[in-house]
Amino acid sequence: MNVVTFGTFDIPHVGHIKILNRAKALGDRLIVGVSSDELNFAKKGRSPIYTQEERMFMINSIKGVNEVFLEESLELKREYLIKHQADILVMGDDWKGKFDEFSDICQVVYLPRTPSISTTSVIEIVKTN
Ligand code: C2G
Repeated sequence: MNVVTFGTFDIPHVGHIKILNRAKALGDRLIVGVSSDELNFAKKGRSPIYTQEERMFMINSIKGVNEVFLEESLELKREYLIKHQADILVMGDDWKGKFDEFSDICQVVYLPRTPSISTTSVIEIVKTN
């Protein structure tokens, strides 16, 4: 079973590792779409701290991750899922309901986010220390 998930994973933290571990446990192969710098800029209005190459390298180095690819557009999700032969799409529950349209080609699972940690909170802690 192929599990596909997506994310920016800028400043990878415990919440990211936990969702990747839980996603992996749902299948055999874990394939991760890492969002591009350009997509991030469009979505959040700022460039990520780490470049797409650095983020892909870090996520690909995590035990349990079998493959990474670059997510260049939110609109290409269906194409990515088909290309990577997804049996299951996993996202954090901050995206709940947003990807239900893909349930015709794979199972769509939203996992609870890890509380009290985010890239934004890490940036704030570093700034104020
Ligand atoms: N996450 C989590 N717990 C946290 C923070 C994040 O479980 N405390 C999960 C998110 O729900 C997401 C994944 O980790 O499933 C990656 O999070 P982000 O890097 O914030 O990804 P995002 O910017 O939401 O990009 O096409 C979708 C986008 O690429 C998702």
